[in-house]
Amino acid sequence: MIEEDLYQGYLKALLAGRRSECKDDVNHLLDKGAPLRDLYVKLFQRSMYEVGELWETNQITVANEHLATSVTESLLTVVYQDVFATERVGRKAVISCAANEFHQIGGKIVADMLEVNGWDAHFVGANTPVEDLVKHVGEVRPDMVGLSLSILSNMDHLKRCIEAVRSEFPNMDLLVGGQAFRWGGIDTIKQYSGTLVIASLDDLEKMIKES
Ligand code: B12
Repeated sequence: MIEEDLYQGYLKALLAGRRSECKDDVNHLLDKGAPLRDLYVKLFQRSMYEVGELWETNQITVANEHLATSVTESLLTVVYQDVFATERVGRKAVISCAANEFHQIGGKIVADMLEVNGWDAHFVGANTPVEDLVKHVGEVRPDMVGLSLSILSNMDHLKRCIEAVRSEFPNMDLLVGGQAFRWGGIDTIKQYSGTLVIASLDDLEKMIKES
């Protein structure tokens, strides 16, 4: 549970680039025993979605948005120490953004969430070229590949990633997620067998616990 007052104070500090104040809020929540999932969704995700709305409605500049993004990325490393507290379960994942997809915080969080659940997760970042992704999957031989999509117009890039991974590794479990699916695309993905659209971190955790 993250109190509304703390969230609003955090958002103000984030928009103003007061990184140490944001870090204090994060440390306060960690000290209180807040679950990492809450930090990821109710603090980082919620505030970045709000940053997006402020940017879209011209209430903040691109510079303000970039600042908030960079502070958020640095805070992911603050919670990092808690990410590896779990015993390893001997399962591996490769997580990547689709080609031409520059939104990387969601994918990074997914990789960290898998680590929280004992998986070893390779996050290979934004805009990864398809052939390099396939090569990396061949080197790591993961149990699962996760692909992140934020912009629906990047769907063709995502489809090419899925097809390339699938053609080299026909039995690979594929997960896709990201906010692009708020605007559509789920039916497009359904045509790929063994490929699941996962809507939230809760669903991701449920799925890996059952697998
Ligand atoms: C920061 C940001 C950027 C940064 C990203 C930098 C970086 N280092 O990541 C930069 C400046 C690059 C950028 C660029 C653009 N952006 Co932008 N951006 C954002 C912003 C403000 C925050 C993104 C973010 O970090 N969200 C927080 C994370 C935690 O949330 P998330 O990605 O949804 O991830 C969660 C879930 O979706 C899920 N998940 C994500 N991936 C996966 C994968 C799997 C396998 C699973 C299971 C789950 C999962 O788990 C995560 C944790 O819960 C959003 C606003 C928003 N609503 O998010 C706009 C937003 C995404 N951007 C938008 C736009 C339009 C653009 C540009 C086209 C702008 C432009 N004209 O240039 C470009 C496109 C660049 C590109 N080709 O990718 C729009 C998209 C609208 C749409 N309908 O598609 C948004 C929504 C802004 C808005 N209108 O409010 N952007």
